[in-house]
Amino acid sequence: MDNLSNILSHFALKGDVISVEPLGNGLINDTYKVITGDSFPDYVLQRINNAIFTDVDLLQSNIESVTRHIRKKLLAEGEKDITRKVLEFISLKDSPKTYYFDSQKYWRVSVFIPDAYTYETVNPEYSYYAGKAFGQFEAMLSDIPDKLGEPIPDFHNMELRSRQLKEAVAADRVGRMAEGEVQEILADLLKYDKEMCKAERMYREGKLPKRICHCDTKVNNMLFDASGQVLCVIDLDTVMPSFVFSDFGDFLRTAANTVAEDDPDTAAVDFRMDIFEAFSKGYIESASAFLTPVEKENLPYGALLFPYMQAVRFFADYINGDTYYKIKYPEHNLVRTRNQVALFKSALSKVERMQTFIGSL
Ligand code: GN1
Ligand code: MG
Repeated sequence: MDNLSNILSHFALKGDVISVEPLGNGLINDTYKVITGDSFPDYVLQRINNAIFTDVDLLQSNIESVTRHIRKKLLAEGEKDITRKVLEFISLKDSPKTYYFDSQKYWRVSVFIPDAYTYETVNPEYSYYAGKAFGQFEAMLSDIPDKLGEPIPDFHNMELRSRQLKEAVAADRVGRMAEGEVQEILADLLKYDKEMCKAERMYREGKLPKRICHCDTKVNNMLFDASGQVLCVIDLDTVMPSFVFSDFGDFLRTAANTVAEDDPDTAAVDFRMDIFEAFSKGYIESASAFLTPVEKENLPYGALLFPYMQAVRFFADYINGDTYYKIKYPEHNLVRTRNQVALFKSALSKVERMQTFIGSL
């Protein structure tokens, strides 16, 4: 707490810090809630994982561009509740920078949005609102004047993720390739490799555009108000040019799974079509203004791609000896991999139903 108070003292906060407590369960950054006196806003303090976000300057400049643009749009629409609809980052006392480097770690602070709720699971009604919100998020960013960089280059590029898995397998740094099950999972994943890389091929052929996407649309990255309406989208680290499948697919990966992404009971994993339908309806309603026919007809592919890509990423991390995602026990990444493979298979078995539904919208 002492160390955290010292870090906080560099930011232009209103009010005195009363306490700092851990917040949320992200797999990359460390997050804390900062409580201040009654009449002042509370804050969110984050340690930015700069092993992953190596260019913190670019990262924060992206986030500032995005929040500035959204704030401007909301104000133009006459939005009254602006402080709950877009994140606000706090600058340092002695500089306009929105991050602090303590000679080892990078930190940032945003205003805590009050009376907001996050969920690990949502019902179809909330999924519909979430679909609308992510469509609107992309629509709002479609005319952002600043050019955004890629805080993690080629973040959702399946060809890269596939290559990284193959490199991990070849290097076998911690000897995990000797495990029989690991070999089986690898062989199974590789069967779908080519098909899952199709977005990159379509992009090279000029058939698929890139747009500014959120790229981390896990259900718990969205704030809802007490009535279930979406307030805003949080965790803006990965906002960058990508395919619309990123936002569509990653929401479904988390929300349409009947269990959490690390539930060891793979028999309980199922891809929920009611969530798919509600979310797709909301998403297409707000994204139809810009979606091309190719993007729309490939949305079911997006729903397959993200459990698949996540399985590949968790699996590569397991083989590399758990260097990327936070883990709670040694097999955690393997358990996550099995879960995501099961989700991929379940979604795959429903892809025709998905196509029929999307076609009907
Ligand atoms: C990470 O930080 P968090 O938990 O929101 C990861 C996502 C993965 C997700 C899997 C920068 O997100 O891409 O989908 O874990 N973020 C980064 O739970 O790699
Ligand atoms: Mg998050």
